[in-house]
Amino acid sequence: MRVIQSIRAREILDSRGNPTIEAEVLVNKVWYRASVPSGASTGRHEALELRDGGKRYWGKGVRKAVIQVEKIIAPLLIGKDCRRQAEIDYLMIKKDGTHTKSKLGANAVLAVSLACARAGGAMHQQPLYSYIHQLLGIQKHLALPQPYFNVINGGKHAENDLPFQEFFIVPRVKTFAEALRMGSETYQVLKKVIEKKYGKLAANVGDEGGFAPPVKSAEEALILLRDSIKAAGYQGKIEIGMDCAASEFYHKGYYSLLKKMTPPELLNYYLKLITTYSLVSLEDPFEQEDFSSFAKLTQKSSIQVVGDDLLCTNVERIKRAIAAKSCTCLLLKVNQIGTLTEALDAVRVAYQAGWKVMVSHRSGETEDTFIADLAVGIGCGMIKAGAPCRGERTVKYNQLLRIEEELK
Ligand code: 2PG
Ligand code: MG
Repeated sequence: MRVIQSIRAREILDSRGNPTIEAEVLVNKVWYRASVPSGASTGRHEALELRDGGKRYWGKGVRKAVIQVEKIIAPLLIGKDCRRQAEIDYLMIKKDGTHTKSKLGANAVLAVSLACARAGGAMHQQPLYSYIHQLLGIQKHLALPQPYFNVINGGKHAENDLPFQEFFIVPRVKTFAEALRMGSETYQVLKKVIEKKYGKLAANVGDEGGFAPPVKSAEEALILLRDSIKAAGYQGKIEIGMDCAASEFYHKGYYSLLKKMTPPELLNYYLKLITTYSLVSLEDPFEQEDFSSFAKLTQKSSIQVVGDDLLCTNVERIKRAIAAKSCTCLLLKVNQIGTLTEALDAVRVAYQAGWKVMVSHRSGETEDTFIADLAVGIGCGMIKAGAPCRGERTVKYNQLLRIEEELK
């Protein structure tokens, strides 16, 4: 028996205490479950979740998504073979009929899509990561990802005055376990460095578990990272990257930093930061419609340029960015597009263009570990799942430890 016998959904809480959805599909007497995260700095072109707008009160939007699962998606999929992932996803896409999944809700659709993948993997008697690998179906080895730990939070993820959203430490070592240890040691040292410089209260954490010290500029944050890496004894072994999330501080042609900057001024600023702090990766350095400034940065530096809000895990936008040579890496967020099948399409298109792919969590997360298996299954070699702190983040990293053990 591999057919879906029943589907149910419920409203649960995410890591910010806001409602989100989880769905379960019943196959062969076992319920397979998945839940859906949610962003704060969302891209304009993301698929639309049914939520509660700006006011995130316990309620209506997510409950509507639950109803869509139970009243529309369940009757559509009951009786279908859970191993037919693409067929299942396209049935939901067709039933929804909108470009943004606004009718069924991208969160309703994704919860079911991911729960079906879990059931499909189990029916094949495969761990989730190797089932995903099979679904991707291209020549690419399973691989443990290098973690990008977001240890300083700003932008929409923290209450400080730092306009840039994320500052990563990236351990360069052979095993994931070692990278996690180096990351967490440095994280603890960073805490001490921040406390010493700005006082005890300054070591509060933001939405993704990184610290949110009262700094105002990228330089102050980067110096904290540089000092901590050195104090932890990992100089030369841990590199630094950033997610600027630049759409969030862009308004009518200008970027509001300590001083207002035009796109060319911001480009020059980044080029200086890249050399001074030996940055290795910059995500969303410009606002989400500016394919050409992205391309200028890609051309003028050898840094990894990652497209998040620019691409929204959307094949049409990825193709546009490939043509414009805007990036070198796709940030892969399954909930930006709404089904596993479409996310894997995005991965194939990125790989074909010679791009890298980094799997990503959202700032509002759940305890679901799907993205850990996804990163291994597509063999992309990179994941960002927040700081090595807070359960909804460490649950992903801990799952990667288990997978690494299994694959040895
Ligand atoms: C990002 C993400 C995840 P959010 O911008 O990359 O870190 O943030 O989920 O708020 O969009
Ligand atoms: Mg981002």
